[in-house]
Amino acid sequence: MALEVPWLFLEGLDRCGKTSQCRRLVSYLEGQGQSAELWRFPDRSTSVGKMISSYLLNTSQLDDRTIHLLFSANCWEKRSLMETKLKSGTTLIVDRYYYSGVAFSSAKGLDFEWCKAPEMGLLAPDLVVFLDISLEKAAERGGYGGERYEQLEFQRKVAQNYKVLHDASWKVVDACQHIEDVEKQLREIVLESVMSCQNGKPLSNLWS
Ligand code: 2DT
Repeated sequence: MALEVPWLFLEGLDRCGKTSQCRRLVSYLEGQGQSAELWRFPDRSTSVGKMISSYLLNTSQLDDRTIHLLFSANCWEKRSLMETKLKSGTTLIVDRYYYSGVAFSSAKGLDFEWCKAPEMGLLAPDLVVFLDISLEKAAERGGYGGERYEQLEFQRKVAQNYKVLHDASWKVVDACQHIEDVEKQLREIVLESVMSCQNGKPLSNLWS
């Protein structure tokens, strides 16, 4: 049976500090002598990713379901590399994954179950960490950039969707804390996950 090292992804609203914390976690794990890589979705380097990027930058228009399926395809095109990395012992710290797909697409009115369907069979992570920040706090951290979803009202709907998607398996970290305190908590969570996977863990698929 294929065994894997632990892997996790971080979710949250824009400005919650996800990207910096992912970087810090990878450096920390590497410092501990572990093989670790930072991944992010959307991965804008692929041809599908370039279509997504142009949509997010408002230089192209796409139907809501079409862009949702492209986000999903972007995860699918990385699936086998993800599996190879995990089987070779590299821990992946992923900045956004399928929950973003559901939370953002359903903020446009798409049905949750419809949004989840194309993700069936993607690799399931060991851990989902949600960096929790209020819209107000996020806004204090600086204005949103110019991308399509970076608008207060839209982010409000996304925040509500994350609340609906949230389940007991998620680890929630208060992202309003000082950056070093958030980092400390994340390290503890990851170490706990490393310990629980010490003898390896079978890979599993989403929604099964
Ligand atoms: P970044 O700012 O993190 O690059 O994200 N998104 C992301 C979706 O709508 N669906 C998805 O499946 C994923 C992974 C969230 C760019 C935006 O893309 C959104 C913010």
